[in-house]
Amino acid sequence: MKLSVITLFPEILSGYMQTSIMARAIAAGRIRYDLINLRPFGTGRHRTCDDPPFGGGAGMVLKPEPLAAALDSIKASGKRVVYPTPSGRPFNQQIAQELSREQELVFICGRYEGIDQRIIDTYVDDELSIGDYVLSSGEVASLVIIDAVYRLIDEVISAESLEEESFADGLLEYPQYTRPAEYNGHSVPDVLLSGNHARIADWRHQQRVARTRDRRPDLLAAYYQSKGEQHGRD
Ligand code: 6GU
Repeated sequence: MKLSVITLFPEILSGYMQTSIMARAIAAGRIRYDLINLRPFGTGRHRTCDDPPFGGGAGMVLKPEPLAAALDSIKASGKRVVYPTPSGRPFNQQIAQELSREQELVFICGRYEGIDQRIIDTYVDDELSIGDYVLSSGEVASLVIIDAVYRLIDEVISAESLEEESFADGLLEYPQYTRPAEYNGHSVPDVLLSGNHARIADWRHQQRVARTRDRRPDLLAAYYQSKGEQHGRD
């Protein structure tokens, strides 16, 4: 997959792209990326990229011409363009799965009060929100979406790791323990030391259901509904 990110602050993204699993995926040729600095596309001697909103109001809006020039420089028309914004539809694992099947994705990082609506109307395919809170930096939101998406690409992470995790089947994960078996007076649940794999699997499932009921009753309801539908088809 090729990832292109249009941003006034490429340095926010560059460290991430050179670290850990992402760096490995790039070295393996699974991911290519291009960080496009918006600043040189700005207008006038100062390469201005923002302006106050028509109609008044606080803050600044990213101007259309620099964004259009940056988008055109990477031939974004015809590519899937994602604009992370708190006004978007809620991003989730299903959307991450869908985006992971694309050959190429383009991200626009907003700042301030957002970007000119005509850029959204002309270029943007998906406006996505990462949650019900406000971030000052579209770069951080883009990174969240990129992280959720690229790890689903074949051979970036083992298929086994992906199967076991939260949201793969709609339940939260079970608690994990590692050595030592006794830590600060707290011991690991006996069942995990028993070697009885059927009992361990059963205990883990019970933990997942209990956690999901406690923390995300909305997810538990959806889980039982989809299970019921599956049995209904049998
Ligand atoms: Cl996608 N961007 C920003 N700036 N804030 C957010 C968001 C996105 N999603 C939730 N809050």
